[in-house]
Amino acid sequence: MRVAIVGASGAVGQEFLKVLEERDFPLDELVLFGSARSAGKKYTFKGKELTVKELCHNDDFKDIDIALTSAGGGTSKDFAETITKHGAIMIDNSSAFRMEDDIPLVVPEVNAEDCKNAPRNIIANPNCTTIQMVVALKALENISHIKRVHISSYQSASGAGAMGMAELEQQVKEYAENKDLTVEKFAHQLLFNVIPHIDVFTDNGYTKEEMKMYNETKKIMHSDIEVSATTVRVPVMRAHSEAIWAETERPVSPEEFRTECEKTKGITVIDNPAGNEYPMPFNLAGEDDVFVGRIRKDISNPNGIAFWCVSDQIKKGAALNAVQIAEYMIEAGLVKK
Ligand code: 11C
Repeated sequence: MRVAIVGASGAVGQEFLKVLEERDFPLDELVLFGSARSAGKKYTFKGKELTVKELCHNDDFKDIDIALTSAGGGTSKDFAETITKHGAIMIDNSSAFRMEDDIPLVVPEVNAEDCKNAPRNIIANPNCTTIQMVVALKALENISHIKRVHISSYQSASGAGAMGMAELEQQVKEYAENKDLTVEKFAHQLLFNVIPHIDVFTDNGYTKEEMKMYNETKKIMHSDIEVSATTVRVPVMRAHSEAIWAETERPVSPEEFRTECEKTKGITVIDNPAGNEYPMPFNLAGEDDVFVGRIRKDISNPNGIAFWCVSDQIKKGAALNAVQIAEYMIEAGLVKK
């Protein structure tokens, strides 16, 4: 099995290296690709030094079986043909192909089987905010069909990549030194602030990030579920949080949902309000699972249930989900080069 990482120097690219090593992914060779700017950089994988090659329109992907790509939507679109033309499977972390009919959009805990129908050899990895939400929602859907979801997100700086994290860190230093704060990556100062604006605004007043949650959730869950999201950037370094209110066809008790979450692989329940125990991003950065807590009956709706969910945006929200897709495809015999 020969695996490529495209966008190896980015926050998600670096996480791919960690996740492949942590999970002892069955590969014989790993090849790193990046822009002209990152070509030549060296990274260590399993004790071996690897050098980033420049991504070019050539035959470098001839012997590659799986390419994990996270280099932005423009690069994914531009290089999809180069990457897949010799038969490699491209598992793409960008938003470039997510809503295309002939490209599966996959969260393995929810719709792994969709990987079986990938005529273009491309599988799309959803947006991080959608991934963690649908893992939790699938547990609820197993009990009763979900009609509607309201969600408010608390998204970390890492969602804006390595530069987002660097900007928050820099603002902390500048504040401590009594300097003016640098604001480049986010629309406003993030330190000591919350910004109800992620990605650009669309005509209906929702942002693109919020519309991703609407559209991607329906596609992944194969459902008529309605989703209304407000996505918010908060001064957290890594791991997104979400407050979720779901309305199901029949009333679901908190106990039923908690039990279903507890038996679902990929979900960890932390839900002991009496002991002040609930999921928090500060404690859960770097973890694999989606963490669920604050499960309670929605007092405003007899068929409603409310809960809180936290997951590492770079891990389950990006690199880990893509690697789990690759693992599923290998196991299911779908990597056939
Ligand atoms: C954020 N969710 O937190 C975004 C980052 O479509 O893959 C991921 C954007 C995407 O800013």
